[in-house]
Amino acid sequence: MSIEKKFFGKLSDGREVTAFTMKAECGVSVTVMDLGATMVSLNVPDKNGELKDIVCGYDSPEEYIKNDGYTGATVGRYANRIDKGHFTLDGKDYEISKNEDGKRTLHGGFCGFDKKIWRSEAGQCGCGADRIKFYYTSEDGEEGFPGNVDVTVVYRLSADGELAIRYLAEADKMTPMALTNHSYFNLDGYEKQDISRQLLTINANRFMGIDDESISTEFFDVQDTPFDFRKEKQIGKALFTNYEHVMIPGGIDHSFDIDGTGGKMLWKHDIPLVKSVTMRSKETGIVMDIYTDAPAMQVYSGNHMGGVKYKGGVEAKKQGAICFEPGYFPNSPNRTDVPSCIFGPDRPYSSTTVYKFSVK
Ligand code: G6D
Repeated sequence: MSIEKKFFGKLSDGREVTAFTMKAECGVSVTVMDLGATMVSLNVPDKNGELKDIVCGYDSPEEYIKNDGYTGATVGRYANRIDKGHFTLDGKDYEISKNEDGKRTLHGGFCGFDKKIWRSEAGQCGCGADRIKFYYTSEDGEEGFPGNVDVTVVYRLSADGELAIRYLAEADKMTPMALTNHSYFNLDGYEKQDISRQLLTINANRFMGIDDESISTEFFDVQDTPFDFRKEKQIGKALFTNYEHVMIPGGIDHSFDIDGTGGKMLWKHDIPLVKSVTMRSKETGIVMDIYTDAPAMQVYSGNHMGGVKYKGGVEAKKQGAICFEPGYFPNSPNRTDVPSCIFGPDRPYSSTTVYKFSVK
């Protein structure tokens, strides 16, 4: 195991950005940076033992600020949308940033966690795995959210190539919270910019519909629909249909109800996780299993990708990669039919997502 720390670049406002690369004996390596506690690259051996970088990213930190898309970033204070930028908590009304079309809050507001430079600390876990800890304090009133929140995000890479991301947060007032990672995956290698032939399994019996303003509506069963990924199938089988739920956002951009039907694991002996998603590339043989304790998985098929150049000058293409954002359902602060996203002094935030890689 090894951790390399390096200067990644400077933002236009002069802030310096640092990157850390963790390498496992099995070949898996991950580079993360303190801007947005962001995953910049994730190299995984393919069936021939050749490393493939399976996440999109940029060559400079400024491109992460300039380009929307939350590429690889830790998203918060509340990942996903909050309708009308409003919620009521303990009888008090809160108006939060309406950063999407001036109508609703998306991914934490105008300047969410993805655009902050986090404090960082590299080191090893007791069990010998490498880990990078990122810390950020979100102040009371930031983007309109109540309470001071101390956030810790830990990226942990074990010798056998298992990548874990742990999200921990303590708030001094009740506040909505939902933290996630917004990486764009392509198991053929990010430079291929086409996911349609890659195979996907989503262990969910239902998903939440959205209206034409991306606001959540109601739950729908996946049975007999293109969103039934309970058995592995090509992503394109859902994308290239005139299914009404595909037509609205122009692809997949929906939150699936992770119900444990895909199997469970006890991570580090005491953290129960469920297998939520499996993605597989026939070309590279790379298989990625995602386990999480989050109740919802936002699946976004990169419908708005394009017009930018990724690492090494790779042109971004529409639906060139796919995001799996474990977290809470859209508009949860205003819904009573979904798990509560309200945390505070009596309910600290804790969530774990584990990415396991293999070849087939
Ligand atoms: C679009 O609707 C999608 C979001 O789900 C995604 O996170 C964002 O693009 C990057 O707004």
